Amino acid sequence: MPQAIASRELRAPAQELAHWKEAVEQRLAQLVPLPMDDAGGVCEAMRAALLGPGKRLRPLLMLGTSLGLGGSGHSVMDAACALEMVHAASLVLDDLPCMDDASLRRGRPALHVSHGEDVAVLAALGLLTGAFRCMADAHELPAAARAQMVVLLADSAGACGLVRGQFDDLRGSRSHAGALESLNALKTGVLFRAALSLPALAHGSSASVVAGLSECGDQIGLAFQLLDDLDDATAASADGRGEDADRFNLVSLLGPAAAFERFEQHVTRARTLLATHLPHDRMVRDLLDRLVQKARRPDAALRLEAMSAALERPVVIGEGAR
Ligand code: GRG
Repeated sequence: MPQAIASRELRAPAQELAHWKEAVEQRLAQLVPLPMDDAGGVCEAMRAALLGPGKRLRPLLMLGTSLGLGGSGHSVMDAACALEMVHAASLVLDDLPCMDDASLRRGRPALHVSHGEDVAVLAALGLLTGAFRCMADAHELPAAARAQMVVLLADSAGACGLVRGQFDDLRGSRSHAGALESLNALKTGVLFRAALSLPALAHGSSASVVAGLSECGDQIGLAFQLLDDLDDATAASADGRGEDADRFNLVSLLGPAAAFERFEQHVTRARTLLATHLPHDRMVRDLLDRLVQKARRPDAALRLEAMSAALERPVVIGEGAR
């Protein structure tokens, strides 16, 4: 067993996640420039967008994958921070009035509300360009691997990734499950896919491991998005908001029971891929288990049943959901 894996056996899974989350947040705080002068307004906005209370799921998945591959967390730390910067930039852009027009993010005023639209756009650009600098400059990794990783990050963010996903979300068809699933894969899945495949590139894994972990990232991303939609829908139902209070998504199209079933299918497939391609992993599995626990907690199950009853659809959720 590689030494990095053996030494981790000393920490409990929850401690392991807390340890790495703190390490990510410390490194993020070092990587974004401090506001020094008049131009500091935009640095301050970048820091507000990046350092707010996020879950850091994508960097944690990256570090966990690196550890599971027998590498260290530190070797991919800056690359993981780069991925989080792209995510933070995407949240700022997504919230703008011309996009999702959201006034709250992470329980706080969205960046364009607190800092103005102009500064929010500039802060997102600062984070996005900063991300590529950070990935290209991650000297712990071989230059050839970094070049591949920069390409993958660009593909994930660009016209065949987040940008396309957002376009489809704003302008695309939502008439059938396939269209909604491909939208979810682009808008949410790509960064989860990148989180699992970037460490494989970093450590020079075989093409089949890169492919297997990429698919695993897709599955985790799709499960994550379904859970997000289920949460939104149950919260809307509990608030007494109408069904159309939220945008049309897989939960509204399929109904909560079928959406929950899909969620479980993605989790099962992700677990199979992890067992094959990342057998020494603990952290990615732990993050996945947390997602499942969140989906199955009693209040979520009760709200799901209440919503289903309101929609007059039968709901059958897994035994563990009660
Ligand atoms: C090129 C950066 C870039 C973006 C252009 C605006 C845009 C295109 C894409 C938006 C993509 C987007 C915001 C998708 C939503 C994904 C999602 C479910 C976000 C919530 O993720 P969490 O829960 O957030 O991990 P925290 O707050 O924990 O970080």
